[in-house]
Amino acid sequence: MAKISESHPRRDSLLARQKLVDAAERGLLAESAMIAHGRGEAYDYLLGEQTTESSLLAIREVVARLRAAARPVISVNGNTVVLAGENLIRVAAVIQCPIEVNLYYRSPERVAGLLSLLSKQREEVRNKGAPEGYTGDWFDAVGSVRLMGAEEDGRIEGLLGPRSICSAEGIGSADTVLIPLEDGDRCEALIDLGKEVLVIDLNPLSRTSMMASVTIVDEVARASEALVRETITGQSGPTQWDNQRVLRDALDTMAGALERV
Ligand code: PTJ
Repeated sequence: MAKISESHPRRDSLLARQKLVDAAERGLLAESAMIAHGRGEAYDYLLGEQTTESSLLAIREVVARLRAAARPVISVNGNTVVLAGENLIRVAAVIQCPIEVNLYYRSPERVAGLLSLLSKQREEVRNKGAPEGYTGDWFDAVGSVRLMGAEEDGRIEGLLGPRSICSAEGIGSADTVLIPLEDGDRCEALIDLGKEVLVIDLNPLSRTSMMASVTIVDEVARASEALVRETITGQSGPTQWDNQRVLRDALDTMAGALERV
């Protein structure tokens, strides 16, 4: 890998790309993962590569709903594990919910590879110690995060083929699912099943963003850092949420990009 200088103005973006390149070489990503990432980058550029006030409100709402849920699950795909796996494990440790590998382009090899990477990340997160402000037993909390997805004993009604496969004890029986970078069909199917669907997607116009119960229009790694902080410090409960408003706010921020240059 070429060395990226500390002062490079696009250092974070280049490091994220390199992580994806390395993961692709190890067979962990979908073939179209880079295309999806590139589309995300374009929206992020317009958003000013920042977590907006409006996204912070959505992050607060997502945490409130995960906390209030009876059976919350965090669903992850290839891009998400590589870019935000460690922080989502921290969120799962604080909320005490499982993480399920659930893929659009499903193959047994990718599921096994991503579960193995998550398992290493869980060990790292455990050893790095508790995030600031966490007061419980971190070692136990992280150790008890279940990594699911290999079971293949559940089905998401309304989807066909490998995309319908899930874990019966995970997404199959969840009432609330956090699904970063989801596809529109699966988001719709989960909503139709009566589940609360919480998403992270940089595209405020995607079908997923528009159909979700709560949409965080933000980059998955940045949003996951903020989610960790909010799970530790947040106190609020779920509100009457106007999701159209955050989508409009994101579009307004993007439309104002020229004024920020
Ligand atoms: O690992 P798999 O097999 O489940 O496949 C994962 C991808 C992402 C390849 C697959 O789900 C896919 O093709 O997704 P789409 O339909 O291209 O949608 C990806 C959405 O995520 C788009 O709306 C992008 O704008 C958005 N996106 C991409 N990168 C990021 C992102 N949103 C937040 N953070 C990102 N880093």
